[in-house]
Amino acid sequence: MIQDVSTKPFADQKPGTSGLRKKVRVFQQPNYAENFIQAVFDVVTGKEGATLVIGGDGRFLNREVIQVAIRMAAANGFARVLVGQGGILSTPAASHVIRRYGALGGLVLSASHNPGGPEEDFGIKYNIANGGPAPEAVTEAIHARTLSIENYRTFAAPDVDIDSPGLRQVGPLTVEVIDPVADYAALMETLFDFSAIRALFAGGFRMRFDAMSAVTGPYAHEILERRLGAPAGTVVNGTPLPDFGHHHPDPNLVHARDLYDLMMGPDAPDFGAASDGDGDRNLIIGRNQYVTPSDSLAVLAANAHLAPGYARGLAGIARSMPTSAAADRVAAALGVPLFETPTGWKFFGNLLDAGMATICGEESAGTGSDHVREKDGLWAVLLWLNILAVRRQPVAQILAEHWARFGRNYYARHDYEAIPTDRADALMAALRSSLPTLPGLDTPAGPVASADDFAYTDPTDASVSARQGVRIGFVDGSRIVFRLSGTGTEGATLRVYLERYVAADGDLSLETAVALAPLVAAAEALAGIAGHTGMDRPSVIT
Ligand code: VG1
Ligand code: CO
Repeated sequence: MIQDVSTKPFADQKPGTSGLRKKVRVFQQPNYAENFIQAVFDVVTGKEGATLVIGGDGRFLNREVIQVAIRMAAANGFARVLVGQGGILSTPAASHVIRRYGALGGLVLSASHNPGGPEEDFGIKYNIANGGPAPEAVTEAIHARTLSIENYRTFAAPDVDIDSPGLRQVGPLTVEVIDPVADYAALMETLFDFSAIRALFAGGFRMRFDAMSAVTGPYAHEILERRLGAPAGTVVNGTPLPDFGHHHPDPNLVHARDLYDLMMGPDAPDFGAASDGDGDRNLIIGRNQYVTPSDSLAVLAANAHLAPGYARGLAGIARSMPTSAAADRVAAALGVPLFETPTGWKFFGNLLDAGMATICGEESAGTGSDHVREKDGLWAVLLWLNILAVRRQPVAQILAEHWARFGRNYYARHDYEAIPTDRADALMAALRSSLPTLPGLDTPAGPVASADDFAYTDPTDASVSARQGVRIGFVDGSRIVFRLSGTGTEGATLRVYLERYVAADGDLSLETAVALAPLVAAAEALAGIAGHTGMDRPSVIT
């Protein structure tokens, strides 16, 4: 029986960079999740008879919200829901399932790299029929709807069994519980040379994949250990836990420290990798060689043709604005266009749909291609493995040869976390108002050459996204970008992105911190970070 439940709007349901993310306690308020899901359903057309995909990264509250969403889908006209067994679907797997089964869209339940548990974070993201995150026009419409919502529709029914595969019925809705790994693993087999990678492992190549007790465990066990023959134990922290084992499932040098220490130590295997809460990010570390995500994007783009799925070459490369320009040099060498988009995967969808870009990436450890419409952590790991299987060189040598050809973009991101929102806003406002005065100004990194607030015009539909981050360029080609995070749930996070290019005939073996020291000083001089935030150093450097 369909029930109309009256409700009142919440004022704080504006989706950020990647969906609505809040503390679990916020989501536990009566009607909070229901309001947001109904706002999504009110905005989306074509629900009658359509398929909806539902899955998440297994974090605390995942199972409860899946049941809520199933009942609401039944009351809102959907004919079929595909849900991952146990409520599990990695973000890239959800994207693939949406595309493969012609779904109208999907609800991806995750707060990605944010920690999970009763005191931590939860999130809901809506993906559209192309498998990608809803574009801004849709998220803005959803937000507008949350502000005027008066009721939501649900179906009076008990919880559905989502732990065994098969078909269930909730009123008019068919619920199909699917294997969360099978379709995704089959897709990977079409893109990569599994027999070459199998031969690599059979020859004694060793890796560690840290799933960080998050969603990629089952995927990595199946693909790396079962299908590719990597020894048992290659995958660590391979069981998804609701609180990620109290860890922060962010594959960076702080939160994946164990992996980093192993890879830098005397017993390092050949290759190390990790992924995040929802499986869309990747960390790549060779033996004694960290690979920045920006460099990884460039290396993958330059070598993608070695994998069968990309032997045809690339149509174009897209990167988010704060990502380093290393990929730009590869695009130039390949003679293909390079697109610079705002932060967040939703801006790549149109370029991928239009066939204008094949590979995309972000400095935040997201890389992906046109095989789905999300970034994809395991995909990046498999592309690296395919390249290693063909080139048979250590990661460090591949990187050294890359820099020797293209030059090196020294790069780091400094995050200042949990700043009171008004202070962070004041910093950005002061920086924005200083922009016209900056060109020509002398700084510790030399004179400022350009200063603007990035605005993006989508080349496919001419939609404009303004105020996407302050960019300051220096005479020697170095760059600093300032923006506020749109994924946090506590206060504000200031992200400062630092980049310095050294040509192939320059010094390619500097310590990153040394190479970037003048830019760190310039960032302080230009933005007054310590004065505004009271912090004399970043919380996290990646
Ligand atoms: C961050 C990253 C961005 C990424 C987004 C979602 O956003 O910087 O590159 O697309 O997270 O990734 P922000 O607004 O906090 O800088 V995930 O893996 O959290 O879905
Ligand atoms: Co993620």
